[in-house]
Amino acid sequence: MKFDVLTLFPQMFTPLRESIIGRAVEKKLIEINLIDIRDFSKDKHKKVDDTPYGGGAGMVMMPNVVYDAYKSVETENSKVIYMSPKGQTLNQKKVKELSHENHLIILCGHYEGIDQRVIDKIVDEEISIGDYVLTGGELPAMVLIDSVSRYIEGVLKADSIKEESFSDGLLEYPQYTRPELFEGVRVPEVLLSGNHQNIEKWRKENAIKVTSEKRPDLLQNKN
Ligand code: 4FM
Repeated sequence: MKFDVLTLFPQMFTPLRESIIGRAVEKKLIEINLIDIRDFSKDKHKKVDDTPYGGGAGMVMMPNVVYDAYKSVETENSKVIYMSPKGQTLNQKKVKELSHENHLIILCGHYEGIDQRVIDKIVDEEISIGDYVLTGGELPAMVLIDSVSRYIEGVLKADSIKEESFSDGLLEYPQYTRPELFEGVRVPEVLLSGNHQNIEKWRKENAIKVTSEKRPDLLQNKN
């Protein structure tokens, strides 16, 4: 999977060098290419935004600069995603779908917005990470890259994704590790029993219990 990220703030993406995603990049299981939109400004002052027609506060990102940045990375099979609160809310089903793409181009806006003409011209899908307003699309782009990359072969340990599909759409059962006794509280006996059939049953029951207590809405529309 190749991610091309169009942004005015490529340095915001340094967290992706850490941990599981960082390792996936090193192993070339995924590629994350950061494109600084400002590099495509033809203005001598590297201007990328201007005041909105019709008046109002803030600045709007200019269409030609965004378009040229896009043109520098687009391919036959690329899909362009614009991170925006106007988009469809991201969920695990959408994450899984996107993991089957070969090349995602993620457009991050900043300031008050991007000129609507270039959005209409290049964007295939508008996606939101939730109903709240951020200062830009960079954090949402990182959320998308992280969640999609988990489905790429080799990024997680082999069992992790299989276990997840087993508990499809449910919340995780509780986990425990050493010590057996912590502040007077014991680890559930069945997990120490070595009886894997009973352990599976306990985990399934508890996944359902946790889900119905904390997020009953997830039991309604299971994907
Ligand atoms: C997006 C600010 C575009 C400025 C934003 C521009 C968001 C979200 C979000 C803020 N994106 N899910 N929620 N973006 O708030 O995806 Cl130009």
